[in-house]
Amino acid sequence: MNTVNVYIKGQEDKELISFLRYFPSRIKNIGMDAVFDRQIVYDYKDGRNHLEVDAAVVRVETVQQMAERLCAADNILVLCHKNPDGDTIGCGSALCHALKALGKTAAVLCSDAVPSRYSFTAPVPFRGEFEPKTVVAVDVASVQLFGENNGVPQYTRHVDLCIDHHTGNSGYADFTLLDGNAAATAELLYEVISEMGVEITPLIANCLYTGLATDTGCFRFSSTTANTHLVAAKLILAGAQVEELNTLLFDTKPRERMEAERIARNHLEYHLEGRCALMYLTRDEIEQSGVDPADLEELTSLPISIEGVKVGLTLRQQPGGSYRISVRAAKGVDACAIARRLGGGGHTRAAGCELLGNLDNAKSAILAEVEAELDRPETQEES
Ligand SMILES: [Mn+2]
Repeated sequence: MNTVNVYIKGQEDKELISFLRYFPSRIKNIGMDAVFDRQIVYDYKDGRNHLEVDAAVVRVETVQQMAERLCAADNILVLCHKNPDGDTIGCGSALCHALKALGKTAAVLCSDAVPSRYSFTAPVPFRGEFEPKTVVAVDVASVQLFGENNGVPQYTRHVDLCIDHHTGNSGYADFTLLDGNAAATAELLYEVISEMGVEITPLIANCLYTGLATDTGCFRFSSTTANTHLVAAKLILAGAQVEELNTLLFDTKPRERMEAERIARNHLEYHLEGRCALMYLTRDEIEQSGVDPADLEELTSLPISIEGVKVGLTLRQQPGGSYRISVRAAKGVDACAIARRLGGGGHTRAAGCELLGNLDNAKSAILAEVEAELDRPETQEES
């Protein structure tokens, strides 16, 4: 594999530099100047691995460039990530409504069914009624996250545009608008839709508010910034129905979800001298409770809410038997570092990975990584 020189035009940007360190084996030098916006210009030492190197480095677009590309496109397919959450669905729906407002043909495709609580976002589902000319991904950090169902793979071989806020975005799209400081992709998409000259209707405002509110745990997570609140304020002015949305998104739970929580709480365990709390649900238990697996997402905040716990783990067995592990970390502990060592990823406070094998193997593998992270000298100082 050849290494590249990465030249960043723009002011020193810690977020971008921390993003680039995901590719240490590919990057030889990082150079800076202060001319334009965030943009990466790179040199090839050898054309042979051109494509591989090309795919490894994200070419970061500005909001304006992304808006121009969307305005110039038609027959647009918007792709969400698998196991869809409020951000990817809210963004998929909002972008689709905005494109349609400009008279374009657009629809949304997702590998998994849209959870019923998000049906008010009114996503226009793609059923093959047009031949997509432009494929846009929203809130999708890597190709693997597109999923395999619903005919998705035939459209993920070539993704034209990507709008995302995951710093670990693998750069699979031709053009990527990436802002790791955005608490949700919706925060970034608000700027794009405004730049496209589309009026933020109450429906679009509701969609974007859903993305903002769900990705920030109703504006409580550390990712929430002043800009997150500013965008939320503009969405409220545009007609977002905050009270109804918050009740629907945060204060309403199906009985099946309560039943699953009861079972998971019975499995609560403490490890590493109480610094790590763990809960799990087997496939049988998930099926027995009748819960929609999408409704289990928010269970992942329970173990970390216990006093003294630095890392909270939630293990959910998937239909194929593997365990999906959600890692939540207290201040000073890096959840993403834990998940990444097991092939996963995410954010500093919330990350995840998936492990094959039985429950005991999955537990011991993740606990070993949690212990390594908690015992890191830097972690001890910070926490
Ligand atoms: Mn998101």
